[in-house]
Amino acid sequence: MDPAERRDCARRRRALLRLMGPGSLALLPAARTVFRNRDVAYPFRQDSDFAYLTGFPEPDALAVFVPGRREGSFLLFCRPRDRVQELWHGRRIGPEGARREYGADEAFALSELETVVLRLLEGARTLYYHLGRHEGDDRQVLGWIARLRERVRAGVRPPAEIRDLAEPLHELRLTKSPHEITLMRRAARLSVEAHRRAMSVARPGVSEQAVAAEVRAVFDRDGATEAYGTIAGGGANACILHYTDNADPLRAGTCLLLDAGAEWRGYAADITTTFPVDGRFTPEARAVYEVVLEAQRKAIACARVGRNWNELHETTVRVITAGLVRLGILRGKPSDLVRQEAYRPYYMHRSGHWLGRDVHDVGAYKIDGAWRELEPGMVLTVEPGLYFPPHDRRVPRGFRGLGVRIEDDVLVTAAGPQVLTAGLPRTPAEIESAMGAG
Ligand SMILES: [Mn+2]
Repeated sequence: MDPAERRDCARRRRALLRLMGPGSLALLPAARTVFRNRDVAYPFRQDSDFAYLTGFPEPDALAVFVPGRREGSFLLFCRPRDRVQELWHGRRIGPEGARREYGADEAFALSELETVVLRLLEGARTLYYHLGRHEGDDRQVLGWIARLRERVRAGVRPPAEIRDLAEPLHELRLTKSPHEITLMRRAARLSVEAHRRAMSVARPGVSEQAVAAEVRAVFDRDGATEAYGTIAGGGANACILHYTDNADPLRAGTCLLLDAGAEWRGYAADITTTFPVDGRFTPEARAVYEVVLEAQRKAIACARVGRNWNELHETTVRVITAGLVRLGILRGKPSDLVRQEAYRPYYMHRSGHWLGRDVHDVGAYKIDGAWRELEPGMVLTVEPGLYFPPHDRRVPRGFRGLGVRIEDDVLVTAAGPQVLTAGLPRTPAEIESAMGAG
């Protein structure tokens, strides 16, 4: 295990144990192997919470955290070493490796799970667990509680309450450490490179999937993966927000909307570029692009310590509504139109989301009903867009079928917003020159 990651995991466990408090216990299962067909599994990806706290990369494991336990607070259950299994399916870390390499205070083979966990649960008043995330895990955990209840007459006390592990844990995950930011910068840099590569191969006649394949090749070569399914939408496909068919050829006179990001060592980047396939914006595409770019830049400027999360969205809404009036698509006073949400048919999503291990990362957006204030170490995306469906008769013909989204990843620092995904051509002039037609 990477020493920096190991130190960070230990720090995160200490922080979680502090938040949990005495008399509590947390159960956190690893992700399971998911089968694609018969005995063929999907590529395994560790559960983000489990990876965050343990760094342990195998399926079929369970971590237990017990604040203040004399023999140690971090217990790990995992698959035992097995010569035959390892010959067929690959190396296993085993309990001894879990202690030595991953800092577990105690580690056991899975066969000991029930006995040890029942004993630990007996002494806990509060159980922290992700109830409702995975049915199989729920059944197992609730089964343990039921087993303890059967023994109440023997003086056994099951935990009195079950609390959502997400509450303490996802607050921790929202603020990134310097080590996490290093990993996110790497994911961002790789994603910038992939978008540059896409711009260099996209031209009329090339297919959406060929562009997506170039993006993946950049990630694969570096040992990264896609943080989510790449969206390569040419022409009107750009108006489908989660388009992943990527099956059409690119056509001259249209734009490609490319939403793609790398996952590096468990951390995601998330970038969207929109650029003309033949290297030249049409006047309509350019006009729409400039509105979205202004909205994005002004929203990024709001990503400052002490500002609230919703200010970014409100900023994009104001700029986009004024832009829609300028383009002749909406009529009226911009402030009225904002109040009436007249922009909604063309800008139907929010301005962004938290970013981290998960592309739509964890962490509350509101606290006690109020939008939360930004703090140093938070990472978020800023991604306004405008989409004009091909058959919308309220829209002047030249705009129909245009979809533009511009997305970057921003780190909030005491010194102001820092764009992690900087380095892409962003203005129409920069894009046209990068596409070789400028
Ligand atoms: Mn995004």
